[in-house]
Amino acid sequence: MRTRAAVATQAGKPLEIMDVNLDGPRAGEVLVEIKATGICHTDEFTLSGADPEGMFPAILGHEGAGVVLEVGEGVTSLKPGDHVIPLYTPECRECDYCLHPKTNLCQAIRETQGKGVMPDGTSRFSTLDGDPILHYMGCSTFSNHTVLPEIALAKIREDAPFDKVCYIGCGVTTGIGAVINTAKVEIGSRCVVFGLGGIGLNVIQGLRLAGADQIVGVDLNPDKVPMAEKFGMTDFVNPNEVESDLVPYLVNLTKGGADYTFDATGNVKVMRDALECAHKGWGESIIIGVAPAGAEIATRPFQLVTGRTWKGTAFGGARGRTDVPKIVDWYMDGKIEIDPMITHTMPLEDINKGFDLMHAGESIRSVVIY
Ligand code: NAD
Ligand code: AHE
Ligand code: ZN
Repeated sequence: MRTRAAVATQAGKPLEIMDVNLDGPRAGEVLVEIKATGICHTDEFTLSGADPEGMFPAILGHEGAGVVLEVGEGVTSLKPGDHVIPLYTPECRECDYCLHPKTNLCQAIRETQGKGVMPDGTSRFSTLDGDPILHYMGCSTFSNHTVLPEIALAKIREDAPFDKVCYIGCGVTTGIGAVINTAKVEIGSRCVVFGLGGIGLNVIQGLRLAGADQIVGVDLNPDKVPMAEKFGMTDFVNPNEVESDLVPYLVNLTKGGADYTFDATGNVKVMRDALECAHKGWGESIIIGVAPAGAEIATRPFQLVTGRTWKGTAFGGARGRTDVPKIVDWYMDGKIEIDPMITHTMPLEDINKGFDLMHAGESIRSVVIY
C-alpha cells in the first residue's frame, strides 16, 4: 500500500513528509493504522545524529496508538479492529529475559530492531522509487501506517482516546515506571528529579502516586515550573540560580541527601550530580536520560562504596503487553493525568514544528494527529 510518512533522510535535517510504499504484514506481523503519535526527545536525539544506532533514511517515532488493519500468518493475539499501542520494548513472554523476573528487556527481536529492519532482516518501507527506508525502534509511528511484530503491540481498550494514550507508548510509562518498577519508591521518600520535560513530569506524577514526601525538581528552564507543581513538585531548583555547588545545595535541601534521584535530561554531568546528591548509605539514582554517542558517566567510586546505588531504566521497567493496558486503565479511571502535558497537537505535515517547539523548550509533549 501507499501511506504518508515523515522520513528522516539524513542526520540534522528536518523530516521530509512524503508518500511511501508499505508492504503488507508477513508471518507474525501486524499492519497498524497509526491514529496519533507523540514526539519524544529520543526521536530528536536520533534525528540529531547523536544516536550510535541511528541510521538513515528511516521513519522515526515510537510513541503511538492506532488500530489493527490486517494480521499476518500465525498471528493469534490480535485481529483487525483491535486498538493497540506499539512497543519499542516488546514482550515475547518466551525469551530468557522475559522469563527472568528482574528485567523488562525482551531480547527476542532486539538485534534486528537495532538495525532498522523486521525480524526477518528486511524493511517493509520503501520510497515510491523502490529504495528501502528503515524502521525505527521497531515502531516507526511517524507513518500513518506501519508494520510491527505481534509481540511489539499492546492491545488496549477501545474507549481510550488515541491522541492522549499514545503518550503511554513512551513518556508516561517511562516516567511512572521508573518510580514504581525500577526505584520502587516508598511512601515518605525524599526525591530529586532532574529535567522537567515529558519524562521528568511523569516521574513527578509517579512519585506523587507512590506517596513521596518531598519532590524536588531541577531544570534550567523556569517555564517548566507551573506544570511540575501541578503534578506534585514540592521544591524547584534552577542550577543557574544556585550560588554554591549544586550537589551540597540539594543534599541540604533534602536534609542529608535524597532517597531517590532521577536523571531525565540525558546529560552525563547531570547524571553525576544526581548520583552524588543521593543519600549516603542508601540513596539510589536512576538514569533515564539517553546520552549521545561517546558520552560516559563518571564519579568517584567512593560515592558507591559509601552506599549509593546507580541504576538505569528503559521504558520504566514495564513489560509492555502486560503493563501498558493497565496504565491505559489508570488514565481512564483518573488515577493519572495525561491531558495537560500534551501542550501542542499538529497534523503530520507540521511535524517539524513539534521538533522546533521542543528545541525552544516551549512544549512538554507535541502529538501528531493523523
Ligand atoms: P524534554 O526535552 O521534554 O525534557 C528535557 C528537560 O531537561 C527539559 O525541561 C530541559 O530544560 C531539561 N534540561 C536539559 N538540560 C538540563 C540540565 N543540564 N539541568 C537540568 N535540566 C536540564 O525530553 P524528554 O522527552 O523528557 O526526555 C528526557 C530524556 O529521557 C531524553 O534523554 C530522552 O532521550 C530520555 N528518554 C529515555 C527513556 C528510557 O526508556 N530510558 C524513555 C524516554 C525518553
Ligand atoms: N540507541 C541508543 C540508546 C537508546 C536508548 O537507550 N533507548 C531506550 C529507550 S528511549 C525511549 O525514548 C531503550 O529502550 N533502551 C534499551 C534498548 O534496548 O535500546 C544507543 O545509545 O545506542
Ligand atoms: Zn521515547
